[in-house]
Amino acid sequence: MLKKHRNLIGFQLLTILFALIFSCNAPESSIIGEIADSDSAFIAENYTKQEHYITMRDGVKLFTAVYSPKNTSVTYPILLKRTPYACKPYGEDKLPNSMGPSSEVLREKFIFVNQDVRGRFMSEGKFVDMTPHIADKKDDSDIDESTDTWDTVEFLIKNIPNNNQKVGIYGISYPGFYATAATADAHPSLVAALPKCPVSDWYFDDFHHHGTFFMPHFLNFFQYFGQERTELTQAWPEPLFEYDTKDGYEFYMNLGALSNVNEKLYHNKVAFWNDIVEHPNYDKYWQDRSILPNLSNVRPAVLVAGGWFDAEDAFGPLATYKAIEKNSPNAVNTLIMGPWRHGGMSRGSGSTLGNAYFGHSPAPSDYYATEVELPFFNYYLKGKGSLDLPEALVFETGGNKWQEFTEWPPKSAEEVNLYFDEDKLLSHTKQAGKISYNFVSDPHNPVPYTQEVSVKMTKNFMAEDQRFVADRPDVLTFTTNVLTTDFTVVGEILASLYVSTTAQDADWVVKVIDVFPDDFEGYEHMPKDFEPGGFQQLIRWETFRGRYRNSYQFPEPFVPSSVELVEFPLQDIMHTFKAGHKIMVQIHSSWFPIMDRNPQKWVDNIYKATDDDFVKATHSLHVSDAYPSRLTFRKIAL
Ligand code: PG9
Repeated sequence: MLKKHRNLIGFQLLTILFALIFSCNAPESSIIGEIADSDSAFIAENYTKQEHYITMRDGVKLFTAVYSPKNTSVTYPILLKRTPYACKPYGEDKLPNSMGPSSEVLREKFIFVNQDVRGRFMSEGKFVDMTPHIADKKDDSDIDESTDTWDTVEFLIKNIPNNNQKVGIYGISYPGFYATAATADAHPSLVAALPKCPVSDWYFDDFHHHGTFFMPHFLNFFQYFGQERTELTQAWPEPLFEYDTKDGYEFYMNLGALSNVNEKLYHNKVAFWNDIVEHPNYDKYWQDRSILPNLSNVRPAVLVAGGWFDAEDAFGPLATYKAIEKNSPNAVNTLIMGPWRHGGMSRGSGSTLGNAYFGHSPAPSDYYATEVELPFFNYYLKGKGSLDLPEALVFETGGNKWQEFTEWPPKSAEEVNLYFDEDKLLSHTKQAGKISYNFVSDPHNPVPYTQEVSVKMTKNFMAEDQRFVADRPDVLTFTTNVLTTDFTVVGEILASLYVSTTAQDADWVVKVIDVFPDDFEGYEHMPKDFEPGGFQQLIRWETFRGRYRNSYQFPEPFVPSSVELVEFPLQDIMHTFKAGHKIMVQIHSSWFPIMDRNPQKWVDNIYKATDDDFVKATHSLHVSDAYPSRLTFRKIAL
């Protein structure tokens, strides 16, 4: 790997020179990853465009734009992206400013194909969110994203001039779901798939976290995306509402209960919102929309890419990779997890996220683009070059190094418990005495999730300094002593909380934080007014709605003041808490406005609760031999 770095640095220096000469105003991005200005010149010089309507087996026609290299002396593989987000610009005389998964892939030259999925923008048919996969198809009326992709590939390889009969599919986020869905019962010419930050199961991705609802993330986006199309269109709809403040905390406190959304914001114009309201539990509606159980007999080579700090779809890539490992053990299935926000492997350098720093020589996104993504497509689609990717290529935050594993998560990891102890210590020993940490949870004064002023879900909160809530009486903060050696953890973290409430329901938020030494002098990119000493960097968090502690499908109220176990996983990480640092855990029962509030009084469906249903309650975290509340980490030695 080191040898490649040397070549890469040389290439980087040349590229920086190129970028400085040709486009000094290169957008904030990795020098190598996105040279947007020169991409458009390259596209205009090297590609022609055709538009097609491809007929699916049930007669529905899908709009498909094809960009082919002008040089026809060689054949090219096809790189397909299927998207619900439009294939702009429309018109055979209009070319985009960028194309394909990266500048590097664009310059390598492929036939790029973008398709509006069924029911979106210029494609015919009815759009269904997260199209349920039909495992046993009876006839041509049984269609799903697997069949639409099969029919599309069949048309392309038979009708697009100069293709080499090999097809790859890729996409970020929702397009990442379509890439994953294509691998089930794939067309034989579909030989490579790259789901990046893919949606996999919307009861655990994006706007749902173990029964809690992530309001700003959903309500801001679906006011556009969720509106029913009345005819084929090239335009996004107008917004359904305006924000009367820039402060999300104020905006969502004024909104009140979720039962006010249609009256105040959506006016019944978003059918998917009405579905969400009717399906608060993990019922058949959501189970049918998970692609994960259908990833058996996967034939294409799959590279799954995800970001440790992906606020939208951190669950999707890990779940997709693990589902293929489990259901298609013979598949070529590789995982890469980097220190990226949502889509960050192809948007920006990946060197920083807010005040957090992950290194720059090479920047994580540059390394990914040149050493992972381009070689993957060249190898499987052109038979060009070598590919020596490990089973799992994982960025170790804290140590800021790429690590290779033959399996993910590594089975060799040792389980280590950190118990919530007296004096709010986190310790390896189980608590001897009997302690209850009590706090009043007030839905009219919820714990803020960020210091930023924003009505949307911010991009940097996943690595944000947590000192701003440390003094709140409704935030339980536990800390280890200063670490004397590095503590490297991999995979999921299991939270086991023995809790009670004076009411009948409670949410639990667990945050794992890396506390830097008081004499830490900071990273170069940190703002001058930021105090680096004692930086409390958020590493991983999770939110859990207590009613689902025994079942996501059948919620249960708490019996007031009776102690029950609430146990749930925090999504995978790979992080080293360096010697001299401390591990901190914060526990609380609200996180606003990123997460909707729990009335805490029992209501069958929180989406239908009224403002009067929201009551204060006293929640308790119990610690004793009988109630060994703890976090379980998976520790490895590097
Ligand atoms: N996963 C992202 C998203 C989907 C739906 C709502 C909000 C965000 C995305 O596709 O970008």
